[in-house]
Amino acid sequence: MKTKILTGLAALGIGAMVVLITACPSAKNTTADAGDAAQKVYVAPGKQDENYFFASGGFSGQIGVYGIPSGRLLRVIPVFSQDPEKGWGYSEETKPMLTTSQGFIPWDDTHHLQLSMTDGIPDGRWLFVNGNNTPRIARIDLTTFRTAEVIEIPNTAGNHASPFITPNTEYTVAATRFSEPYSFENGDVSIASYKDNFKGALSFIAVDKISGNMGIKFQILMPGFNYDLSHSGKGVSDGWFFFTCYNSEQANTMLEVNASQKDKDYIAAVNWKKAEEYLAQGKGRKVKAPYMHNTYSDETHTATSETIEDVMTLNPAECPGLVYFMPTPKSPHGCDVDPTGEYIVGGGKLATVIPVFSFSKIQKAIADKSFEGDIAGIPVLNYKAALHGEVEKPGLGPLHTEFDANGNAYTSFFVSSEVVKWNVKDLKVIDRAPTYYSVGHLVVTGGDSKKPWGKYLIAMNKITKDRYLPTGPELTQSAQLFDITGEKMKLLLDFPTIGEPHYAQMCPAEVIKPKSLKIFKLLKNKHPYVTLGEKETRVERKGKEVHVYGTAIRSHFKPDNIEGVKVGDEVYFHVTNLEQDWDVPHGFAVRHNENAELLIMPGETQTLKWVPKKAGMFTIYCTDFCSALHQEMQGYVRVSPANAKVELSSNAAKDKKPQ
Ligand code: RUQ
Ligand code: CUA
Repeated sequence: MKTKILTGLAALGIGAMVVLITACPSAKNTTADAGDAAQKVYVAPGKQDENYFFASGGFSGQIGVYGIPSGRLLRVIPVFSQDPEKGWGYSEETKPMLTTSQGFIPWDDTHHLQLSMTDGIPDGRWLFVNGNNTPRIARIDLTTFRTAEVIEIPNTAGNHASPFITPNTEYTVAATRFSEPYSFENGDVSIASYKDNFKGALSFIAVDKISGNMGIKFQILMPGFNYDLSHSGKGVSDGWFFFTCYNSEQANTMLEVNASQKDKDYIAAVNWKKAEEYLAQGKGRKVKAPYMHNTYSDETHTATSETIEDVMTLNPAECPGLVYFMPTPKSPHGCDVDPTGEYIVGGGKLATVIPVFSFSKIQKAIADKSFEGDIAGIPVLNYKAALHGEVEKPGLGPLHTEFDANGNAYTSFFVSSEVVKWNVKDLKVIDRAPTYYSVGHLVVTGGDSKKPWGKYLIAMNKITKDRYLPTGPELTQSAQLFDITGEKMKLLLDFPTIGEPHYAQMCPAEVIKPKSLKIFKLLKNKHPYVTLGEKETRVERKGKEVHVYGTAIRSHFKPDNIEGVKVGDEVYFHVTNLEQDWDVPHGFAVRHNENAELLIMPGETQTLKWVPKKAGMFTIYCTDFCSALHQEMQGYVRVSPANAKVELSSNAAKDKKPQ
């Protein structure tokens, strides 16, 4: 317990010791008794979990997919990362996915996940995730559990309030955590000129209904605050989007102190339907801002990158009714909207209450012009006029809130290390459960949607200390599963997670499972280097380039003997997996290749580039145990000196055989 308190305080850098001790949760009564808990999370061998749980991998750049209630890890999806296991970011086909306006960037920091929605309910089609550091949003196709698209977000630094989406997936958003001088005005300025020159962009990225493809529709140019988190309106508030921000002090150094001066910062309420009207009226200004858009095709099995040159910008000062600020105590982080869309909750990291705003009161405050002033032409609503009420003495360091279907909210508290359940209408605290330790985000099944399924809550903890076997200086992060079917939350399970999860999404397996793809149809393979059958296999030389049109099927490669490759050649192995059976990938590796393997799915073609540095006999083999004779799935490539006279040949169907 002590460790936890110190950690929490150190992280916040403030002393709230007195309150803290009283708020320190007791572990008693909240853990379901062991037998009961074991039964609730036990998924018998051969049986499947009832829910998918998708958690961002934080600084691993990936996504972890788990089954709930068992907590079993099912898959790691590489997004902003290279994954040697799957060849992601190593194969020629996937490299463009990690290309940005500033080159190949195979890492990012993923924080938030959002499932696509229809009428405010997760529909299991796509999963969106943000890249913080080099601002990007990726879309995962949930038929393949692969990254299908990555869009870069210009004029943004620290893409944190992202990729939250509107109820019918009309838009996903990206808001800049750091304000910065806009590239198009006053680019090279001193940091000290922050207040004059730095601005924040809120980006609205339209999502195509059929393909899911993203395109930046517009950016709203906001004052130079730090935009932190967001959630879309829904139900009564559909058409609006809410963003928290901190550092309304506009400090540019020692934010820990300098951005904690004011009692209140803000939630920005954005009317995106109004934005569309203003765009239609020609109020947008086109601004030069080159950024990359990468898409992966399951037909060509190849990614392509295109550069887009500019972005549309709206200035709220010229667009009345587009944005309002709601004062929010203090340094708000989480920004969550209840299932009805009426209540908007701000999680003020340094606040002693949880403010809950009412959408109808916001509308009334706007109509009555209950303003406290304005910031850069954006009206600031009167706090009380927009407020539904405050949850009093909820705990310390409130961060994020999720909801169940019965009008309850669950808020995570980093400092007092607990989840607190409260009623959205009367704002009374109902229950509190300790977490081990220092919970960040939490998630309920469908808990930020219009119709939460409820039943389970998962707390994602930043620190685990003594909870698991030690593994050197770095310990695993952890998730804790609670049963929330009763009045009291019951802790069922601790399980480790990959990376450091921030947000997550959880939904019933049935929403996704029936759509899951089993194979790629070989006859639909439009890869430019596909080999549709062994009869087509061959090797071709084009100057220094050698192209191998190869195939893999249990349990051999064709060709598996290649000669006439020379030092300094660029060899491209285009390997097509001819299998048409579920779960029969083949791997492909070349000795001394400065790369990862390929892992090729049935019906797919993937390419490994290899530049041999020395003459010699090089071996190739399949890395995925695919059959009883998997170990026989191997071959040789002879590499001769650069000046050798050996002609290119192989035992492929269409080649002159090696002598
Ligand atoms: S954050 S722990 Cu990056 Cu969503 Cu709140
Ligand atoms: Cu193919 Cu092992």
